[in-house]
Amino acid sequence: MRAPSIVVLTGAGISKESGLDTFRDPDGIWARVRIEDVATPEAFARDPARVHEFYNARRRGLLGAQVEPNPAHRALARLEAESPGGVLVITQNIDNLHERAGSRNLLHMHGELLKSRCAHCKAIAACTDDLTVALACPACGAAGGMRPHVVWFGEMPLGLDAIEAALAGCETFIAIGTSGNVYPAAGFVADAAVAGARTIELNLEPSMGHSLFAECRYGPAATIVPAFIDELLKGGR
Ligand code: BJW
Repeated sequence: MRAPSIVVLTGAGISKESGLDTFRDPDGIWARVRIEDVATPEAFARDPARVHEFYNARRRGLLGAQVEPNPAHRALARLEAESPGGVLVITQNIDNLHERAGSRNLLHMHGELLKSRCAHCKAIAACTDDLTVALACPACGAAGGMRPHVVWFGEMPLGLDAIEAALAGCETFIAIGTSGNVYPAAGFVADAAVAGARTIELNLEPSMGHSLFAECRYGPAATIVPAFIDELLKGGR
């Protein structure tokens, strides 16, 4: 299969103006809860009810009527629809705002909040209700192994082979709304640059890895992403 000419990496910043919190901003999720309590396999083994509570609350928030894709999500869907060379959106986000905006060639490298996974049989299922420790797996019937289909620290991100191939073959790499703190995603810009891609950072402020990008534009995603995509589609630089 031919590699997409444009690879886009998105992070929590793209969904901020849709009403979802980022992680590392002063008002972000990690200012309220500790990573070690909710986002590691060890936390889940120690206190699964606490981890379920954290993700159940976020799932209910995502499903709330006020959370909608914003102009940045929609601009990326338009980019995919109008780019003959192909576009792959790799998102670190577990929300479903890219797909709701119309992106189809999409990879959720840190999983999806609206899916569950059984630790026993590994079956992945749609999930819009709260998960509990007592819940039985709809596929194998075993109780006690249901977890959110998300990637915690120390776990392997999803789709890394496909991501590696896409980065090696792309002509343009765009990172949007990610702080560049979490690997392997933070290293994608270097991989794309080695492959000869044009690299662009679109973020509210310079990320940890901003100096690795050839071009940077700063401002709220809902404003700067549509403007940049317009330019890209018109063939401007
Ligand atoms: C706006 C905006 C607006 C605001 N408009 N912008 C030591 C060195 C190097 C690596 C490691 C190390 N020790 C351990 C590691 C590996 C570890 C890691 O990276 N740790 C670091 C903390 C150092 N990584 C892992 O464990 C990963 N797995 C792994 O490495 O497997 C082994 C492997 C080996 C070999 C090859 C490949 C892999 C797994 C990482 C799992 C991350 N999980 C989380 C939580 C789960 C999902 C969830 O609950 O939602 O994923 S953590 C959290 O961070 C979440 C995010 O996806 C991820 C990234 O955050 P993101 O999106 O960048 O958000 P923020 O908040 O950090 O930034 C938001 C940005 O938006 C900011 O810049 C704002 O300015 C901006 N912004 N408003 C535009 N309106």
